[in-house]
Amino acid sequence: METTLVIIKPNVMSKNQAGAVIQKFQQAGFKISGLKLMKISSSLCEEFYAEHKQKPFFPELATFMTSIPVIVLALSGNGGVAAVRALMGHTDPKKAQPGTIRYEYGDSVGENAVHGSDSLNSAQRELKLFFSEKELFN
Ligand code: 3AN
Repeated sequence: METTLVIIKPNVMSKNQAGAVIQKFQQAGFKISGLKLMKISSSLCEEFYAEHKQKPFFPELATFMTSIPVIVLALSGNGGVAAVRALMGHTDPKKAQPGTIRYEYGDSVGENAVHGSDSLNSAQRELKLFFSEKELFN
């Protein structure tokens, strides 16, 4: 059983599609271990996306991710990290397979509907950034 961090990005929030996206994860068998609505601060965004801070797209990504409140989820399931990534689909929604969340709800590479941790190490680091131990239930 693995727990991974998922963020429902602002483009999904503004289109009122968060429920549909969460339902996709639940239908695939993931359990919600943590959930909160929050507006990500610039400092948290920088820490979260530390590996992308020097990339040319970072300013645009940070502006987008901090623009409105988002839903942050801790999702648990067998093979959680890889299984969530598979359900999300390719980073670029245009390259994502039909049936994946980014194919259905993504608008562009930046506004690609959801974030999901890319490894178990990343998941553990990211879960700590967004949830205290008391806020996670298994
Ligand atoms: P993934 O989220 O699929 O792991 P990464 O780690 O390559 O993808 O990128 C992290 C985030 O940075 C992506 N979710 C995406 O929103 C954003 N991003 C990546 N490449 C670009 C790009 N060329 N232009 C704008 N945003 C990008």
